[in-house]
Amino acid sequence: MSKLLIYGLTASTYVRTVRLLLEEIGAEYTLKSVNIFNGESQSPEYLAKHPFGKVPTLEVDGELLYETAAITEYLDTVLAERKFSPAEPMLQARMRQIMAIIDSYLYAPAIGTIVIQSLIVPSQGGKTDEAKVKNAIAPTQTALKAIESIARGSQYLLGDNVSIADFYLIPIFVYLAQTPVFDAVTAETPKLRTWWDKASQLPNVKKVCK
Ligand SMILES: N[C@@H](CCC(=O)N[C@@H](CS)C(=O)NCC(=O)O)C(=O)O
Repeated sequence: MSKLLIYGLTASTYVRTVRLLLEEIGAEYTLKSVNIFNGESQSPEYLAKHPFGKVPTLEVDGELLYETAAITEYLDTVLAERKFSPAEPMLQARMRQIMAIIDSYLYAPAIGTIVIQSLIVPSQGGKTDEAKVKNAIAPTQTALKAIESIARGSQYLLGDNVSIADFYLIPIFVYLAQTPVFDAVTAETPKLRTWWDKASQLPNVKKVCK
């Protein structure tokens, strides 16, 4: 098997998405640290790999691939015969829809505001901007309700088999669940609460999201 190199930070939700998939597949890979908090991800060296300075980037067979959706679907195809993508076309579309909702509507309010303000800012000696957190609750709830309406209500988001959609949402819930507003943002999405009770117990979640 080709050597897989993941550039990124263990704390990154998107890096965790890729690592959850790789761990679930049982693939070997190397994580090469690129820090997003000290300017390293904006260095000319890293921007040559990822022009937007985000993590993760995958390097395989001399190819550089960025964007978590592209990385995970590639890895699932070449390493797992698409075991982590539903075969049925509508379910496959639902998986991509959940990934896009997370990218476009959930990540910014949930991680960019609630988690950064509630967990990261205080951990660095700063003070949480409560107004920013309050304003981020409604858009977070809207995105979660959209995912809830798509979720199948069985063990995983799209049925009995874990999929890339779960690997997208799990790292976000790992952080959100540590914030004081977790109960408020998930109060109207009971299926996702039940999903989280089970998904959070997956052995690889404990391994990757610690
Ligand atoms: N669209 C990108 C998003 C990746 C992303 O936002 N990663 C965050 C870490 S979870 C990051 O690199 N943040 C650093 C920054 O915005 O400067 C993907 O799908 O990979």
